[in-house]
Amino acid sequence: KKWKQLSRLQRSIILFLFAFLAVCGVISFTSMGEPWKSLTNKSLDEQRTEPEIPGLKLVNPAVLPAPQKADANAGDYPELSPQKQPKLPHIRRSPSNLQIKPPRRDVRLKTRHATSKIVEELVQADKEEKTEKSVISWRGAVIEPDQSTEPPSSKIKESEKPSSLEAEGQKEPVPINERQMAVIEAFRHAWKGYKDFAWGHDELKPLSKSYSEWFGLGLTLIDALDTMWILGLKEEFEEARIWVANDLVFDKNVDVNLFESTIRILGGLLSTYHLSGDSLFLEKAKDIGNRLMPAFKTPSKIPYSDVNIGRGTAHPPRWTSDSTVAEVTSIQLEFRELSRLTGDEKFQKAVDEVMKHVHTLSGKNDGLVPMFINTNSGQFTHLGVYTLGARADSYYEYLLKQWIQGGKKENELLEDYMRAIEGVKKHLLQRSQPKKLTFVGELAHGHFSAKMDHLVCFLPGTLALGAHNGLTADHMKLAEALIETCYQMYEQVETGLSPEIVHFNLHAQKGHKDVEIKPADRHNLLRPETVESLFYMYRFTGDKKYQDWGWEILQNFNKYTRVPTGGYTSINNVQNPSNPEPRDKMESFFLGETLKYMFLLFSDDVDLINLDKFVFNTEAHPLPIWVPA
Ligand code: DMJ
Repeated sequence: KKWKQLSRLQRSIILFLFAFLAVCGVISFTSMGEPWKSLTNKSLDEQRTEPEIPGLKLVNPAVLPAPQKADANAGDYPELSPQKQPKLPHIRRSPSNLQIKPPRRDVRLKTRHATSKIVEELVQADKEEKTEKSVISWRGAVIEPDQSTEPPSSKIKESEKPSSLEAEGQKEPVPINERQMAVIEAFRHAWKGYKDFAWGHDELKPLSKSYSEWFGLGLTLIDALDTMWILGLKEEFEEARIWVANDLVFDKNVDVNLFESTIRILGGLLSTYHLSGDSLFLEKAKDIGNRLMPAFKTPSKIPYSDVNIGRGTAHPPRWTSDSTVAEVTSIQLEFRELSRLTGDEKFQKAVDEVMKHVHTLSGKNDGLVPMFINTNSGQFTHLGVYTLGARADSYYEYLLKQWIQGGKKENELLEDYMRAIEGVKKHLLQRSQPKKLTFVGELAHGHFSAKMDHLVCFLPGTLALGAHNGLTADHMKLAEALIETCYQMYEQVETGLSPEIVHFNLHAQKGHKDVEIKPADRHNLLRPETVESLFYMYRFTGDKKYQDWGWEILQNFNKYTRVPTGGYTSINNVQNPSNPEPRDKMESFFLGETLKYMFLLFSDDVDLINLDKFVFNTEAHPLPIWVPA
């Protein structure tokens, strides 16, 4: 009766209020379910990113994972498993999202049954996680490009994407192209050889279908981890992870080279930690980092070349108390990052001291350093020889890269780098005949030698990186000239593959090319430096010719170094296409660097390891650029 007495308006208001309250009730009931669900059914991703290392205080978390790109055209390659493309921003793509299958062939795995069990568990966890996707929260990158200097520009067009996605910070994944697929195929072929004949050992001997040991630490496997991540080889990655979890033990009475184990093992573990967010890799990185520290216990604090990681003792090579300059000055990116992650400053202190000391040393020639340094006196030795090749190369590379890593604040590093490049221009640059190629020679006691190691071909990439970070445009010009030369070191050779060392002709002679090769120098070890520089050049210029050059090189690796039963081999004679004389060794850097840089070179996605967020160590392991102050 009272209802009827109410006016129409009053009745409508009451009905509206009832409806409103009912809707609110439904909403609050539904949302209660989510936190409860996420507590009891945590995703594997979340479990892995928690600091689970006893005694390890995680000071800085892992940065964003690299975009996982592979398998866009999986149909063409039946072995590749299709990968889910991310739909939401900040959902982390990491190993636990992988489509995991039991290993295809792991007869060499000692822990075969245990392995399958773990794989099964991971598959289960993966399934569970997929159903829980909506509750995964990922904060995304904590490391942003340096804002303190002019924002670098990139010539490669970013992938086209709907503006609505852009507004939400989402990016349409760039599909993998045919050349990238060819790199994936090459990697899988190399990996097949390693898996079948060298699993868990340092290097594959693809012809004798066996392996060689250097440190006995699964060097190829560790070096290749982040490559697999970047290429989207999820199954292979997961299998390798299981080996790292179960079989990688550093408590071994074995001598390792400080530099090589830092750039390949420590660097590889740190970058894989950053890409995957999996704390297993940080745990292992911390372990090896600590075990390498005895190297710094020298009278001068310039580290010894070798460390026994089981005994905690270190020593120089048997015949000298010298260390190699490039070796003691190219371990900084890795140890500094280890300090940043763990909060334990001892790693950074040790390597920073080396740089500070070298900064003050006499014996340089306009910024160019000699090749040796004494661990007792701390002075350069064998003065008067200057090269950008073996034993000095990555000193120059790490000056620039440390400066970038640290947010472009450490002026001494920049000063030393700029001075050194001036030194290169003044003392080491010449032009060859007949093509007038600009090359970097060597200086020995005032005498110029027209010799250039393939190793020097890191330089165009480094120069381009410096220019991209605001250094003088002259550096970019020089980079363009030098990368042309490095390409010619392949192009002018019968197999289309570069030898280890070339000598340039300074005078035109009829019938002679620019490049001359001595019999002792005509081997090719599957080295990365030229494709590394091609990658930087393409990223910064967008000029497709760099991709085409890299494509030619990949085809020649396939033609002359691919072993049918699996793996690739270094060769002894790049001048003999009918018999390049395989050496029966696949270096770990072929998977760690060469194929990774190829894949990145062929990509048009600037966010596939964004060079404003990551800096590559000298073994191609990307490490984050620190947040600028
Ligand atoms: C790698 O171990 C590193 O790139 C190092 O800086 C030089 N030598 C090899 C590759 O050629």
